[in-house]
Amino acid sequence: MSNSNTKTRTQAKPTTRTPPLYKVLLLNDDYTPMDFVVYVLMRFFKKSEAEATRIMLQVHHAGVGVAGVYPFEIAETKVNQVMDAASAEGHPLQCVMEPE
Ligand code: TYC
Repeated sequence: MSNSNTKTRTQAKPTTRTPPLYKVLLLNDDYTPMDFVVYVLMRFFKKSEAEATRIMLQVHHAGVGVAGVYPFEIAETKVNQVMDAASAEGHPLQCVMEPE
């Protein structure tokens, strides 16, 4: 035999894989009604009224806030749902996603 009878073994990959996560952010503006932002957080992000109000006020005061954290396609769907609902009502609300 011309080689030395050694075998290369590769360690099996860990079986638990976590997909990369994305933050879905709501941006403040001067015109979208507070009630509508609370509604969006309850409807599309499954927040309680109290938690939705807390997040809305955080955005109102800080300019931006996290509505939720999801894998890419789910985050993308949430952004589209918010943007579609906002434009259907004529509100300038902006929703974006970014890597966590
Ligand atoms: N700043 C808005 C107002 O005073 C309320 C608001 C909150 C708008 C959060 C957007 O993402 C937002 N009516």
